[in-house]
Amino acid sequence: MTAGGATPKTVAVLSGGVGGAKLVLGMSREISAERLLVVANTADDFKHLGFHISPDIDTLIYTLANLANNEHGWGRANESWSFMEALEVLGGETWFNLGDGDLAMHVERTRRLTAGESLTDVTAALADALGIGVKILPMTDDRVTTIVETTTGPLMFQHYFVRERCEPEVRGFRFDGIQDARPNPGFIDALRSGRIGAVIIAPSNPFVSVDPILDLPGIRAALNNMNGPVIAVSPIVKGSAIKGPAAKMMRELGIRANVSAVAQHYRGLVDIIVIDEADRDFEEQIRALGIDVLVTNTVMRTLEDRRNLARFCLGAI
Ligand code: FO1
Repeated sequence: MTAGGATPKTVAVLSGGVGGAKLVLGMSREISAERLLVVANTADDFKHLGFHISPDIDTLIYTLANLANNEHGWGRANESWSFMEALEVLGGETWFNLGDGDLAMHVERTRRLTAGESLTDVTAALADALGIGVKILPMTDDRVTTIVETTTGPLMFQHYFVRERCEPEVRGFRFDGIQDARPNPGFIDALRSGRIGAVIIAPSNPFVSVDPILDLPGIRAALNNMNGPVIAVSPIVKGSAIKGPAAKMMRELGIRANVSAVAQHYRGLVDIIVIDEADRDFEEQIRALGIDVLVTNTVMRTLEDRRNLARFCLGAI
């Protein structure tokens, strides 16, 4: 309980990709749904085969609904692939795999968006339909699109990540539409009103999962003005990402792929960074940046790992 027995403040988690969803699952088992607010990256979203696909929202929904395909890190478990097989025969685009159950998500989301519902309302309805009590907010209801600048030209994120399998050499990123995008009021108003007691940046890719959220107009200022701590969990352990291209991106950007570089990336915004036991030697170097360091096991293999890391972060606020 907070001082004076006031209602405990909300904890906001900024999440993208698999690492984010793992920590959010842990958090959902450690605090009540009323106290947890998840802000999802939507700059990975894209229009494909006429559907609006929201990968980071869907990874959160499937993870919280216990429907996630954990070896892939995306889509549903126990999928059938009749749609893809039929699409292949028709000569359709099959580089982006849509399982039959997952397809229902894209059909229903696209139907609702086309009917004029906001992505916030659509996400709430779909999460509710799957029995999820945790509030998942898209970072914005406006269109923001990550473009990966590579040595062979600009690529829309999913083309880089899936079609090209992260092989092109990265030189930078841009988030088209971000200047005009309005941060989700459910997040930025809660930040400004003091209803959010702490913000946890999940172990997601800092460049393509977290920066699109932080770079939304007003978000950095609102985070700097809030009373509570901003904590980042490093997605890099011993120089590599647990999953995804973060370490490769860092090397191609000329940045050392280590936790100190992650701390540097968030410098001026985060009060604390949580690093893995394996990176304990970086503690002094990071403290010298003016960022507090906490060390624990950050590799989430089991549900217990997810809960322990969540509890560890909650203990720091
Ligand atoms: N990632 C892949 O590597 N291959 C795929 O075929 C693929 C399909 C897919 C379908 C729906 C969805 O929500 C996500 C999907 N992803 C796939 C992951 C997607 O690329 C996400 O952007 C990553 O999860 C990173 O955020």
